[in-house]
Amino acid sequence: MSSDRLDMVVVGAGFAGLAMLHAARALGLAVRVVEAGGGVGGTWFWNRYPGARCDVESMEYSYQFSEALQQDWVWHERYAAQPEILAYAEHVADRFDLRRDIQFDTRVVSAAFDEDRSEWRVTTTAGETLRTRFMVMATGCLSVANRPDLPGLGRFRGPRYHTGDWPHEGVDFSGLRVGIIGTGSSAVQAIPVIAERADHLTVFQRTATYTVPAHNRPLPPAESAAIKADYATLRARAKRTFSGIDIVFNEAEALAVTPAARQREYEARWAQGGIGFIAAFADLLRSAEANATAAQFVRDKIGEVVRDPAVAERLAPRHVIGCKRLCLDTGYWRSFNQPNVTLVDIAENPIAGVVEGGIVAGGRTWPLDAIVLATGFDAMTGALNRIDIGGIGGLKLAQKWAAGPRTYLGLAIAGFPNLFTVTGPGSPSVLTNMLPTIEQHVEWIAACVAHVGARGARQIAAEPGAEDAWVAHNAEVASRTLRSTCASWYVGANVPGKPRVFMPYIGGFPTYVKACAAIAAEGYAGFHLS
Ligand code: N01
Repeated sequence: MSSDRLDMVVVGAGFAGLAMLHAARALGLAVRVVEAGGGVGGTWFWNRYPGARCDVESMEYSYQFSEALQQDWVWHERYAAQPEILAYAEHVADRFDLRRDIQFDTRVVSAAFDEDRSEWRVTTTAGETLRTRFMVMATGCLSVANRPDLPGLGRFRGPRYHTGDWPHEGVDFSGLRVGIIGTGSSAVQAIPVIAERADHLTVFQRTATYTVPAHNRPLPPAESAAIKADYATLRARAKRTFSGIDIVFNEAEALAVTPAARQREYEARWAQGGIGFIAAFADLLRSAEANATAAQFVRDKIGEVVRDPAVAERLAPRHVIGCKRLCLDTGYWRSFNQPNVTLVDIAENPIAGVVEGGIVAGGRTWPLDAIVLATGFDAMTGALNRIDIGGIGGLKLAQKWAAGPRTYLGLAIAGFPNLFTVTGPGSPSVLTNMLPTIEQHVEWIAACVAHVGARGARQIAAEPGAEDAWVAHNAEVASRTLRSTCASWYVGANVPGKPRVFMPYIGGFPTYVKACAAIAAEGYAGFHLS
């Protein structure tokens, strides 16, 4: 056991962990980052499935903390693919000499708060116990794979893959009969690419998905140069929007305009491509009737592309559009016109099990050589709950969160002093552009830690009353939106037994940033320093 106490242990070397390390170093803190993977990049280190790409435009999906960095780095596509984003994370790590404080291939197993010393004792798979004043959980919102417990899966004789934990050397599906379970964002990206190579691709769909065209394209140097010439304007404009992304949120209501005007707006957004489609009208996520107009527009588009009407019908989603995360696609529906792609509706005919040679569903066996689980993640709480975290009086985090996550601002947890979460449940996180959201948290945490030091305090803890009020506010704003009405991972519905709570804060990025700033300005209102 090392006898030296660190100032900060950061868990995870994805974009959150890298930014936190950089900011903590600027404060002169002794920091160690503990990372399970063999490299930096978090999500983009693990999610190497075919077609993996970001759904936020690359000029925005990047750090702002260094003007030189954002001027120097060159993005090549409107939406960057996984290898380019990973290269960016690696560049950041090298450029700011971050690797020397990152311990790779190591997981944090437990963290226990020592109340007498006001420090965390952190054990890792490397067999060490680290002592640290502060802990920052930069563990990611979508980092623990959701692996369905399918009867017989272990008996399958071919390889199995999860999109969120893809082999680094890639997978060649040429000549193989591949089955993919799931039709969320990962599957929507992977299906067209796998279908190009596989002998046959069988898609097992439980819930049909809404997708909007990405219209990805190369990013001409002149276009990125124009943005870089005045990057601050784009960044500032983005921060004023609900999602922290530079899309135009139309203030008009769908039901207040004529059907023709509505159609024009949807068509324009469709031609533009991207998740801005759901911002076409202000009431789309407030009024079921308004929402139905957008949903029908997308269903009609499916019907225009998919040649077999029975397949088109099965691909047509019936739930509220935008309730589950909207997917961006490149040729997703077109894939179902290929003779080597079959759609199996497992909502009507659930998977009964897996046998040596394939998946059994709808009373027949679908013969397969490989299975891809595109079944998503134990989102937002999964990575935190699987670390044995013990706070004041030995209270376990998993126990505290048994009925759903409770945080103050998605940044701190009552009963767990000196511990911060980056983009934790209760913060806008996954409803926004993660990069600026991460930076806002990192800056807030760094300022808070500096404040604790400046006050000569050893400990800062969220007050239970402040946490209760924040949790109640979260629930109240969530209850006003249609987003909380379907079985999405936002509410934990994808993981059997997970409590159903709308986890991200849905009051909007600007409102949230204002709340965080006001709390800091009031001397960290709702926190107790000792
Ligand atoms: O995961 P998902 P994902 N039996 O949870 C199905 C981000 N992301 O990895 O809808 C059968 O969305 C499940 O069915 P259902 C993005 O935020 C971003 O695709 O629960 N099926 C669903 O179809 C995204 O939202 C990008 O009925 C089962 C699918 O598996 C998030 O990550 C790209 C099942 C899971 O979809 C997660 O996306 C990729 C079971 N037991 C990911 N369990 C971009 O930036 C689950 N399913 C573009």
